[in-house]
Amino acid sequence: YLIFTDLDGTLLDHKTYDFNEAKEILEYISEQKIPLIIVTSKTKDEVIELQKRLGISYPFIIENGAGIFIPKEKSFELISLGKSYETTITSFKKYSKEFPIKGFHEMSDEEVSLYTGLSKDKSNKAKKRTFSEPFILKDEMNIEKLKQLVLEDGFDVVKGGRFYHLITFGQDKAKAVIEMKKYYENLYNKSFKTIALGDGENDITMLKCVDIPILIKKYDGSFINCKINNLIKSRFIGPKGWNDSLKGVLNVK
Ligand code: 2M8
Ligand code: MG
Ligand code: MG
Repeated sequence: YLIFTDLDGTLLDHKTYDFNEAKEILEYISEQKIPLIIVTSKTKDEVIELQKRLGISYPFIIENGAGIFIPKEKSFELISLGKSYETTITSFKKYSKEFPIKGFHEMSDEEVSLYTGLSKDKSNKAKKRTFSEPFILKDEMNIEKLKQLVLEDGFDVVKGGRFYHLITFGQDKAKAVIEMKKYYENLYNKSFKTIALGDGENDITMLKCVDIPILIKKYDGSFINCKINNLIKSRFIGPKGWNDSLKGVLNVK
């Protein structure tokens, strides 16, 4: 197996960013040496810190599929699927003249911390972007119009748990997951069964492209709207649902 997982609201609790309730299966997959591949809206620095806390060092996918990092001896190999942060911000500034949006680059660490509940240090890591820009939209009515406008420059807007994200058009979690699967299959010269877990709209493409898709119940007890064949819906919210669903799929007693 290869396990692909979203973080916020999935492996990490929406509010506390904690993975305690998933410890049992985290331990199991570490014993079984099943690769756990993080696929997130978060940045490189945020994921590196989390991998340390989890005690793993697998390849990972950042900023909604914009970049794949593969650990090498002392550094990482980066496969870029998205436009650079500089390019993204240049366009963002143009859109902010017409739409009531505010991006991370205009927020202090304190402000990001207020919105997310992350510490100032962690908010700083969240602000160090390589590709995409999370932002707030003061009037949600405008979202379809904004999407049309950004498309002209080759961008797209996706929704995360708290923010919208300005990303490169065509870049998504699924593309990066498919690349990663190929990478593993070439490396080990065998085929892998894939599992993915996610709770958000930006996880749908990833859930669609794996063998075993698991939709995690959101922090408010609801599920996002999505129709996927053989979709498994978790019984519990966030990391507890993550643990429980994988326990079933991996047949852990
Ligand atoms: C942002 O991502 C989440 C993903 O669902 C969101 O949109 O709410 C990103 O800025 C990420 O870097 C950050 O760690 C996270 C914190 O809640 O928010
Ligand atoms: Mg999520
Ligand atoms: Mg996410």
